[in-house]
Parts: sequence; C-alpha cells; structure tokens
Amino acid sequence: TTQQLSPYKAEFLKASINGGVLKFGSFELKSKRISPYFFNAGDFYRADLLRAISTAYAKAIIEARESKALGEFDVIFGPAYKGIPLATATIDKLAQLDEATYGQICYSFDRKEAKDHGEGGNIVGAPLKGKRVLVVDDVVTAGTAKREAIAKIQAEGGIVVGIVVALDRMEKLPSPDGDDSKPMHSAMGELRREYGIPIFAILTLDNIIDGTRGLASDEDIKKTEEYRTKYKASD
Ligand code: OMP
Repeated sequence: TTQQLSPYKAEFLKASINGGVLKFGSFELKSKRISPYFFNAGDFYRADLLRAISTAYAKAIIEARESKALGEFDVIFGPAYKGIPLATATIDKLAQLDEATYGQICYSFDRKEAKDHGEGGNIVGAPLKGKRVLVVDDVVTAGTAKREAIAKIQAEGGIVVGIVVALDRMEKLPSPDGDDSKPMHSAMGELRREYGIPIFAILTLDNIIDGTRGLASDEDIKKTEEYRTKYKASD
C-alpha cells in the first residue's frame, strides 16, 4: 500500500500516474527490452506536474543531506534536454524550502552542440570548474546516459558528488552473452561502485508495484511484477 512510502514519495507517484508520466502498456526501452511500464520525465511539462517533480527531488535531496548520505554541493547539473527544467525547478524549490541552506545553489546544463561564437563553451549556467556538482536526471536503466553526464562534468573541471534520479528501474545489466536469465548487477550499483558516489532515486520499481495498487489495473500490476521477476538485478 502507499502507506509504506513516505508521504512525499506517495504524492509523487500519484502525480506521475494522474499526470500520465508513468504509463502502463508495452514499451521498447533503449536497451531493447520490452517493458510493461514507462516513466517519461519529459511529460512533467505542466506547472502542477513540474512542481510535483521539483518538490520530490528537493525533498529527496534534503533527506539525503540530513542523513549524511549526500555531502555538500554547489551546483545542480541537469543533462540536456530533459534534465534542464528538472535542475532549474529543483534549485528554485530547494531555496523555497530552505533559503538559508540552498539559496546560493546554482544550476548548470550542457549544450548538445558546442557553440563557437558569442560566449562560447559547452555549458550554460554556472561554470563547473572546481565546483561540487550534483546531477539530477530522470531514469536509470543501463546507466549509459549518466556516464556521459559525468564525463562532461569532469571535462569542465567539476567534481561529481552525487546523482539523484526520479526512478530506479532496478534492472540487471544486459548479460554479455545475451542470456538475461543469469543474475547480474544493477546499473545503479555499478555506477556507485565505479564512481564511489551516492546515487539515489525518489522511486524504485518496488515502490511503483507496491504504491500503484488501486491506481493501475490488476493486469498492469501483474505484468509489471512479472517483468520485475525477469529483469531484477541481484544487488
Ligand atoms: P540508460 O541510459 O540505459 O540508463 O537509460 C536511461 C534512459 O532511458 C532515460 O534517460 C530515458 O531516455 C530512457 N527511459 C525512460 O525515460 N523511462 C523509462 O522508464 C525507461 C527508459 C529506458 O529506455 O530504459
């Protein structure tokens, strides 16, 4: 039931379903797996939904700071394009919730193509050189998108101190031999081990399955449970 989720997480899940951001059906992922559910952070484009997601990111960040899971940071980086409104809305929400602690936090994002005139550069917003950077992004499946973001930040001289995403799909990495029945680690786990930084999600697939009862059809939930059984990572 939704009671197992903290109130802000339950509220975020409800907003995601009601706003059509979390959908059930049949979707091909970047990894080519066919998933019975899909979470599209690009669909948080309406004011009330943007506010729902920035509130959830801000509360997840504050929770992680308070529990010391996450250290101090100077900049929130949102990888282009979907990360851009997420980063900007999140620093605004953080400052609104706690001006004294977060009022000086900056946003930054990358250009998809380098600009060779005017101010130049690959970054819009706060320069990253020597700054502690928290990455805000949508979903982790195989972790490819996050690796690209980390490489860009490091190339600008920034220090990545953590990553917060809306959803951890808890999926195992594809097996090199294509046999997905073998136990495999998750992308989130691999990223944590590789970079030694905290990586946390507002929601996990487990949260979706537990929190969606009564909000989605029994059939959709059953298919999602079967998908979890098939693709859940070993860690
Ligand atoms: P990885 O780069 O494999 O971690 O996949 C993350 C990306 O997959 C996201 O940035 C999205 O572009 C896309 N995605 C979603 O947005 N929502 C999902 O529920 C699943 C995916 C996906 O294709 O795996």
